[in-house]
Amino acid sequence: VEPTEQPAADHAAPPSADAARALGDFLVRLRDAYGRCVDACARVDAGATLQLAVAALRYAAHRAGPPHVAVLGPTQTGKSTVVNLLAGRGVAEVSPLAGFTVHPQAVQIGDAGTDEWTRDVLPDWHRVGATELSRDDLEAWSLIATDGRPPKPAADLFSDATPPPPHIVWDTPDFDSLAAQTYIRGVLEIAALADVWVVVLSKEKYADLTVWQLLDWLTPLARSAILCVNKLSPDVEPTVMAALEQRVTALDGHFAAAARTVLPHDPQLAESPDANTPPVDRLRGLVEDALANLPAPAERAAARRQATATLIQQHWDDWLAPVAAEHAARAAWDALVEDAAVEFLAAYERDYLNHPDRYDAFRRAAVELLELLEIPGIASWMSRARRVVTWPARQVMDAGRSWWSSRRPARDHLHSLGVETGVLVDTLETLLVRLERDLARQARADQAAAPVWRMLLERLDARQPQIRLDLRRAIEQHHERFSAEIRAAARKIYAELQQHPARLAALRTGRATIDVGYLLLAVKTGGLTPLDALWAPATFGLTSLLMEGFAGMEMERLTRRLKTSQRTAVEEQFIRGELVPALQGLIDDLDGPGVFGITPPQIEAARAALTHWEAGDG
Ligand SMILES: Nc1nc2c(ncn2[C@@H]2O[C@H](COP(=O)(O)OP(=O)(O)O)[C@@H](O)[C@H]2O)c(=O)[nH]1
Ligand SMILES: [Mg+2]
Repeated sequence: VEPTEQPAADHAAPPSADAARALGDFLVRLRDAYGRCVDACARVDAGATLQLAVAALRYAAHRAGPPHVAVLGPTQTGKSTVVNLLAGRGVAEVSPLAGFTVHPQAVQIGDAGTDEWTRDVLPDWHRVGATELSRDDLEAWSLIATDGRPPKPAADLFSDATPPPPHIVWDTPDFDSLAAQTYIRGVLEIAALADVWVVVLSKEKYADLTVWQLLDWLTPLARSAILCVNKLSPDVEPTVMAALEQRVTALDGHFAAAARTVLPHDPQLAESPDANTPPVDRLRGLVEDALANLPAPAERAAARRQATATLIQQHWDDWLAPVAAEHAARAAWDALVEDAAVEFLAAYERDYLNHPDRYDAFRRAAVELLELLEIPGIASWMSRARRVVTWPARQVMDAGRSWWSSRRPARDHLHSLGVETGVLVDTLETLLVRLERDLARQARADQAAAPVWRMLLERLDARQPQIRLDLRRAIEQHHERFSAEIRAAARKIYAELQQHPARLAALRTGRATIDVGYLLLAVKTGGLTPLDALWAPATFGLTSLLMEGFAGMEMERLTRRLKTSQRTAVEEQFIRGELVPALQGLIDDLDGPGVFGITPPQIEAARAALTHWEAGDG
C-alpha cells in the first residue's frame, strides 16, 4: 500500500512496526530515486545518508544475538590488522594493497550460541564462506567463528583473568578510495548494525576528508566509539594527536567524547596478532569496556530508535530538496499550461471572434439563409460548392500562388474549412512552438529540476504528432458542431420569415443578382486572401440585402448569440476539454533518471510515520 493512500493523521494509529515499515519503504524509494540520478541530483552524500538511515531503521529493531564491533576507517590504515589484534589471531587478510578488503567480514569471538542473528544482517545480500568472497560479487559477506581470543601466556594469566563476552568484530571495506562507491553500502550497513565503533586512523589518513565526512554522518547514531590512531611513531605523535583533537571537536560532540588510543608504527603488529604488548592490551581493554557498558536490550532499542529518528530528521529537508524542486517544477508546468490556455483564448478572440474582417458567423449564416430562400441561381451554386468544398479556394490559390507562398506556408485541410479552423490551427501551432521554447529555457534555468524539464521536453517532442492529431480532430469536430448550429439558426430565421410571406417574397425577388461565386469565396476564406478587395463588394451586397428589415434584425441578434456560443465552445470544449488535459498529461507518471515522483501527501505520510515510530507506541 502506498503511504499516500493512508494519511496517518486520519486513521487509527497503526502499531509502530507498520510505521517503521512505511518509513523504511519511503526512505528506500527516495534512496533508489537518488541512485537513478545522473546529474542534477546525483549526490553521493544523500545516497549515503539515506542508505545509513535505511540500515539504522532496520537495525533499530534488531535485538537478538551478540553485540557487534565495527572496525571502520580509510584505506590502508590497518583495519584488518586491528581486527586480527582484537581476535588475537590472523583471521582477516592484511594487505599492502589499498582497497583490499571489499566485503564486510565478520569474526565471531567466543561462543555466540546460535547464529540466528545472521538472518537480520544485510538481508538482501548473501553470506558466503570467507574463502569464497569474490570481487565479482560485492553483495556478499562472510562469518568466521572462533572459540574466543587465545589465552594469554602464563606470565600474564593473573593480570587479566576474565575473557571478553562473545561478540562479533567486523572488518569493513574502505570507503575513501574511488572504487569504494560500489561497496560503501557494506560499510554503512555494518556501522548502523554495530554497538561499538572502532575507527582506525593513521597519520597519512587523519587529514582525509572522507573520514570526517563518514564520522559526521555517523554522529547522530551515537554508538560507543573508540578512535584508534595506527602507525604512530613517537616523533609525530604530538602533532598527529593535536590535529586529531581539532578535527574531533568539530564533530558535534559525540566523537569528542570517544575514547582514544594509539598503536605504534610496528611491523610486528600486522604479523603477530596474538601479541600482548601494552598498546594492544589497551585497545582490547577499551573494546571490552565498551561491550561491558552497553545498555540493556530495552534501553538499547529505545536509544537506537531515538538516534535513528535524529539522523533522519537531520537530513530530511536536504534529502527532499530535489523533491521540493520537482514539485515546484510541476507547479510551474501547470502555470505554463494555464498561461497557454489563457493566451490561446485571447488569440482566438483577437484573430477571429473580434476581428472585423475575419469573423464570419454572420456570413456563414447568411449563406445558409440564402440557400433556404432558394434565390434563383444560388441554390445550384450552393450545392455544387458544398460537394466540392475546396474548389473555390483552390482556384484562388492557384491564381495567386507565388504571392501566397512567399507569405504563408501551404494551407492545409483545416484552413480550407474556413477562417475559424484556420485561426485555431495557427494558434495551436504557435502555442506548441512556444511551449517547446519555454521548456528548453526552464531546463537551462532551473538546475534543481532540470531532469524534469528535460524529460517534459522530450515527451512533448515525442508526443507532439499525436497531440497535434488529436487537437486537430477536436478543431474539426468543433467546426462541424458549429456549422450545424449555424444551419439550425438559419432555418429558424427562415421558419420565422415563412410566417411573413410578404417579407419572404421581398427578399426573394429583391436582390437575386448577387455574385454567388465571390460570395462563397469570401465566406470560405474570410478575407484572409489577397483578393479581399474583390470580394468585399459581394459581401457588402449580401450584408445590405439581409440587413434590411426583419431578417436583418434577426441576423444581428443571431450573430451575437453565435459569437457567445462559439467562444464558450472553444473555451470549454476545446481549450479546457482537450488542449489543457493533453498538455497537463505530459507530466503524468513522469519517470526516469532524476525524477523522484514522490507526492506531497506521500511525504506527509512518511513524516507522520516517523513521528509515530519515534514515539514508539505499539
Ligand atoms: N608499520 C606498520 N604497518 C602496519 C601497521 N598496521 C598495519 N600495517 C600495514 O599497513 C598495511 C595495511 O594494513 P591493513 O590492515 O590491510 O589495512 P586496511 O586496508 O585498513 O585493512 C599492511 O601492509 C600492514 O602490514 C602498523 O601498526 N605498523
Ligand atoms: Mg583491510
